[in-house]
Amino acid sequence: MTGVLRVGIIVGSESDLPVMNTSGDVLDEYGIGWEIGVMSAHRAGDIVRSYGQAAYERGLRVLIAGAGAAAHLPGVLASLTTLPVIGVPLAATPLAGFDSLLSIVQMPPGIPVATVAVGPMGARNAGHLAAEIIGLFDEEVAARIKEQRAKMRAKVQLPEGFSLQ
Ligand code: RP5
Repeated sequence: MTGVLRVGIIVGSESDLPVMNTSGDVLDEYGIGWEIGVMSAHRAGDIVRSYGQAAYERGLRVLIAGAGAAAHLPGVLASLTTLPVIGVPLAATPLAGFDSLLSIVQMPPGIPVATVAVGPMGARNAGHLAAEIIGLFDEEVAARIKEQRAKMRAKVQLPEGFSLQ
């Protein structure tokens, strides 16, 4: 958790932490400060309200919310702030995350939640997407994103006999 605190990650349950900590791992790669907390929208709605309402004043610029099952946490959080909210659907029930995916992605117009893939892939992409948003006003982060993209591109292995024109 290096760098200025810019990203707040919240999860609905302690059981969500192993997957959602990987959003933070990605933010670490970009040198972006982050925090993580457990605050269920149905078990502790008042705490989610306080957190969402204080987020901007505390310096946060992007929020990530991961939840499984009915997964109302990202939408509730989005209702409490004008900061961008990224929702990560998690597999926590026999429906394997399809339930939380539909819940999070289907926000009615006006209160968007940027929804990423279910589970670990989505958690990591939430970190990358948050970095891209921070990169809009932080040139160092923007430069690191370009470096990361170049590293990914360098993993390409061309077939023998094929060269780029
Ligand atoms: C959701 O219910 C949480 O986000 C979690 O993914 C799921 C199960 O929670 P626990 O029963 O593990 O606390 O609220």
